[in-house]
Amino acid sequence: MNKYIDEVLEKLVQKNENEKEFIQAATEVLVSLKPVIEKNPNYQKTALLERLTEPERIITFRVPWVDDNGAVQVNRGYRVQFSGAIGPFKGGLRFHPSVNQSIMKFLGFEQVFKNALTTLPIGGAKGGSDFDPKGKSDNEIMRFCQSFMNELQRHISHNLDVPAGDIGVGAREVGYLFGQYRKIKNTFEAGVLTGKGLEYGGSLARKEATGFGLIYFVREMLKANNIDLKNKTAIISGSGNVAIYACQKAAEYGVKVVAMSDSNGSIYDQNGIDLNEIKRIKEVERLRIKEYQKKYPNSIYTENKEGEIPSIYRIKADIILPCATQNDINIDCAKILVQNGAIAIGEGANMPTSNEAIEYFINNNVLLAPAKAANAGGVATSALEMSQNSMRYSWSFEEVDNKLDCIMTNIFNTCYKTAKEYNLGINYAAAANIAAFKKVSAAMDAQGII
Ligand code: NDP
Ligand code: 2IT
Repeated sequence: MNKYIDEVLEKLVQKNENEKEFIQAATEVLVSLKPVIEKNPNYQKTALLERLTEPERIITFRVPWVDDNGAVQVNRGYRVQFSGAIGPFKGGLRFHPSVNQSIMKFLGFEQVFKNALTTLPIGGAKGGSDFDPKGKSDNEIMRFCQSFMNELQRHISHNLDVPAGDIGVGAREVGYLFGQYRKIKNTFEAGVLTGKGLEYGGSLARKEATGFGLIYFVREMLKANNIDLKNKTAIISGSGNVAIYACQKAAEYGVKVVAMSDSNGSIYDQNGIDLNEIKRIKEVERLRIKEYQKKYPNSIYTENKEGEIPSIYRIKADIILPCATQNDINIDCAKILVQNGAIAIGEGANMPTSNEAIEYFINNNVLLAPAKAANAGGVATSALEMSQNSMRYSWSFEEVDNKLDCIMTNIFNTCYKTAKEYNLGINYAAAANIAAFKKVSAAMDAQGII
C-alpha cells in the first residue's frame, strides 16, 4: 500500500468510527487511487485526500409534522454538501428509516465521483431523512415534504445545490417539495430541483434514465468483452424506479428478466417478469411484490429471512442487476452468484456490493459495472433537466435518450481506457475511481486550498 493513503485512511477511521458505510466507500476509493497518488507527491503537500474525504458542509435539521391522527411526529433531515469543485452541489434525497449520517456521507462522497464521470458541471451532495414513507397517506407525505422544505430551502438554489429523488423520493415527493419552495421563495426557480413532473419543468426520460443508462453501460461493457446481451437471463433486485426501467430496457435488448424483489422477498417467473404488472403494483398501487402471484399463480415468491442473503440472489441468471440498496451482495452472496455462473454484475443501486465481494467477482472474471459509472445516467439526465430549465425549453424524449446513451457510452469508454492505461484488467471499479479523481483533483488544485 501507499504510506500517504494509509495515513489518511487511518485518520479517517479514527474520526468517523461510527460511520461504517462512509468508511467502506472511502476505503474502496482511496485504495484504488494508489497508482495516481504515487505519481504525484503534490497531493500530500496540499492534503488533497484529507480535503476530498471531508464534506464542505453537513446540515442536519428538525422536521416536525402532524400525522392524520393529529399526533406530532419528529424526524431528522440531512443535506451533505460534499464537494462543489466542479459545479453546484447535486444529488438525491432519500426518505427511509435507515437513513443516518454515515449513509448520507457515503452517498454524498460517491456522488462527487459519479457526477465527475458524467462530464457535466455538477458537484456532489446527498440528503434525506429517517422518515418512513411506507403506509403514509398522500396528505402525510405532503405535510412531511413541506416541513422538510421549510428548512432545506435556506441551503439550496439552482446555482448552489440542486436536490432530486432517491429511495422513497419520486415524482410525487419532488412535486410537494417544489411547491413549498416556490411558495416560500415567491419565484419560479425551475432548476432548483430535478425529477420534476413534465407539466412544470421536468425532463422527458428523467424517470427512465437511471435504469436505461445502466443497461446502456452494461451493453458497452459486454460488447468490449465480446458478449452479446441478447438471449441472456437476468435478475433485478428491487422493484422501484431504477429496477423497473432497467427491466424495461433489458427486455428491449432481448434479455429475459426472470426475477425482481422488494425488501420483503423475491418473485421468480420462468416465463419472464410481466413488467406492466410490476408497474401497476409498485408505481400505481404502491403494494408489495408478493401481489404478483395473484395474477401469476405459477410464479414463485420467496420471503427474505433476517440475517440471510436476499432470496433473489439464489436464483440462477447470466446478468445480475442489484437495484435496491447498499450492501445487498456480501461475500457469501458473491460466492453463490459465481457458483451459479453469473457473467456480469451491473450496479444500479449505490454501493450494492461489499468491497470484499467486488474483489471476489473481479478475481473470478465476472464483469462488474461499478455504481459510480453505471448508475450515473440518472444524475446526468438531471443535469440535462437543469440545462433545459436554464434555456426555458424542452427536448423530445428521443433527444434526451440519445444524449443519455452517448453519455453512458462515453463513461464506459473512459473506464475502459483508464483500465488499459493503468493495467487494471477488468477492474472497471478502480478505473472509474481514477478517472473521476483526476477531474475532481484538478479542479480542486486549480481553486487553491479551500
Ligand atoms: P425506490 O424507492 O424507487 O425503490 C427502492 C427499491 O429498493 C424498492 O423495491 C425497495 O423495496 C428496495 N429497497 C429499499 N431499501 C431496501 C432495503 N433496506 N432492503 C431491501 N430492499 C430495499 O428507489 P430507487 O429505485 O430510486 O433507488 C434504488 C437504488 O438506486 C438506490 O440504491 C439508489 O440510491 C440508487 N440510485 C437511484 C437513482 C435514481 O435516479 N432514482 C440514481 C442512481 C442510483 P421496499 O419497497 O420493500 O422498500
Ligand atoms: O444516486 C443518484 O445518483 C441519484 N439518486 C440521482 C441524483 C440526481 O441528482 O438526479
